Amino acid sequence: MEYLASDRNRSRRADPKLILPECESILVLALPYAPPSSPNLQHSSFRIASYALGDDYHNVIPPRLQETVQFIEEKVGHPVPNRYYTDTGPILERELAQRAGLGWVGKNSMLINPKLGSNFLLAEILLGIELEYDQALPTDHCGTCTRCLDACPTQCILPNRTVDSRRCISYLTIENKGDIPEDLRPQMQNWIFGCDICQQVCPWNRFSPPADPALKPSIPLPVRTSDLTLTSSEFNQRFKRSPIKRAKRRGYLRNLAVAAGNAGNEQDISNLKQAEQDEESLVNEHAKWAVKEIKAKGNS
Ligand code: B12
Ligand code: SF4
Ligand code: SF4
Repeated sequence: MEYLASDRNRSRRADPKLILPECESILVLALPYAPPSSPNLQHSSFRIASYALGDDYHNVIPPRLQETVQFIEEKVGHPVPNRYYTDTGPILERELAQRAGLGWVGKNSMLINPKLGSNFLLAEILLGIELEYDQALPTDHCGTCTRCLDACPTQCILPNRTVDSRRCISYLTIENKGDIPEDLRPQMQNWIFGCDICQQVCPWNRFSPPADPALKPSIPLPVRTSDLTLTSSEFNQRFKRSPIKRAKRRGYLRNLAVAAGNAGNEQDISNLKQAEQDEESLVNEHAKWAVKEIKAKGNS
């Protein structure tokens, strides 16, 4: 995630006019994904963040943003300078959403809407025209609640509403391309891509809306430890349209090995033994760790 901290991007995050000099307004949009607590969603013993169960939003959202720009240009009757993003650019999406009145930044650092909860993705269109502005939401509705802080398995939610990414399961399973630190592996529980815990426990997500049809779960579930033997082409085929391809086969197998080690089922050892011989040393090392864990659990 170094791109976020580069000098160039730090300035651009602070001033959208450095991205689009004509920028006068920013339109902030949200697209709901399936609430992680939906029945029939998490029947697998290995868990995947809910946003990643459907089509990749990096493919779903941009064409809709393009259509929105066209709609605006038709309305105003002339071309409008624009740039749009959804998790793809150096801007502070949650802060912008907060300022646009979409919700407040919760203690778990998610942008929470009082009616929709937080199970949605954000997108923004920088526009070279002035729109009528919405007011920022004046209230923080977290109150004295600390459910997300109490539930986070790695205790990575900091008191200033930010997250220590180095310990967040979402970072460890998606963005991190190398080894997962050994002390954090047991805390990853059965998450193999992302983590929804701090949203699952949030009372504001009790009434989350259903997913946008394009983000409805579509990848084959449940995930089994036999995935440890997936070839590259099988992996690519299976996750062609899913954000899971971001972890690449080696990251996915690494995560699955850790989750299998945490589950402690002896019947998984044969698949893990095969992964110990995988062409990727990252996969071998995590599979060896997992076998050791399972054996240790069996002896205790
Ligand atoms: C880096 C990143 C991560 C990192 C770090 C997360 C973090 N909390 O910072 C990791 C890999 C861990 C991560 C995980 C996840 N992410 Co992420 N991530 C990003 C990314 C690319 C940048 C975020 C960032 O800059 N973080 C650094 C901190 C400093 O910034 P920040 O949290 O935005 O904090 C600012 C505001 O919160 C603001 N602020 C804080 N308090 C207050 C109070 C007030 C009054 C105001 C005005 C402002 C304010 O000030 C902070 C500094 O400017 C954004 C996309 C983007 N470009 O913004 C997506 C994004 C934040 N991620 C998103 C999602 C969905 C997730 C996950 C749920 C995925 C998952 N299921 O595994 C988890 C959730 C973990 C969590 N509790 O945050 C969504 C969040 C949607 C939402 N409803 O909030 C985003 C917006 C992507 C998108 N386009 O939808 N993510
Ligand atoms: S996503 Fe998981 S690990 Fe990250 S802050 Fe939330 S509960 Fe903690
Ligand atoms: S769980 Fe509680 S403290 Fe955490 S974000 Fe939700 S309301 Fe706020």
